[in-house]
Amino acid sequence: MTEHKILFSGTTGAGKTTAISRVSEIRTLTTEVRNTDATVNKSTTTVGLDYGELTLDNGDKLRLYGTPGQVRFDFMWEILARGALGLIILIDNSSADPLADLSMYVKGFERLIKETACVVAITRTETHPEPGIDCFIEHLESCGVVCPVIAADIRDTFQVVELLELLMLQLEVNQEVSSYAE
Ligand SMILES: Nc1nc2c(ncn2[C@@H]2O[C@H](COP(=O)(O)OP(=O)(O)OP(=O)(O)O)[C@@H](O)[C@H]2O)c(=O)[nH]1
Ligand SMILES: [Mg+2]
Repeated sequence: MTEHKILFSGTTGAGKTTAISRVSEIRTLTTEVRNTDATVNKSTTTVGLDYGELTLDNGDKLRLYGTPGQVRFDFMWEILARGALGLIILIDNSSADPLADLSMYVKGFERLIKETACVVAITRTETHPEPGIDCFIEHLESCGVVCPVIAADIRDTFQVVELLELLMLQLEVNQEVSSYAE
């Protein structure tokens, strides 16, 4: 059996804790505390990490880690990124500047993105369709990053599984490209 560590990161309230709890087959480990940030409309926020597990159809086990979203905990990002096989960045499209939010995570996880694979998921697009997916793709390209960007409602388990499958596919493509280059 192969095990993979997958990291979920992204803005506060974008849905990292929710995404991991939706797909995990074990009771998730969470480090939620009461949210005191009035700009984020939810009762709790992650201060350490989230952890869950999911076994894929091929028997591979995914160990799912979620970072805290708040920038004051960004020291956790590097710790959690160690040994990760891929990254899913969740961006809340209702925030003041979602493109700037994306830049922050792309920069923060520069090495992980370069060495592994990344998928970007935009949440709350049903109420906040702008900026559109094309804007995010263009923005990533201007940062020198090419990776899939999709709109996702992570409250829907199926859509979280799709994100993970897309990430695994991305890893396979990268491996093939690097084996051609050898
Ligand atoms: N309407 C709507 N709600 C969403 C969507 N995606 C996520 N949510 C909600 O947004 C909230 C996200 O909360 P969390 O999962 O705690 O977010 P988080 O990213 O872990 O936040 P921090 O740990 O504070 O960084 C949940 O209440 C979700 O139900 C979406 O696409 N549409
Ligand atoms: Mg959280």
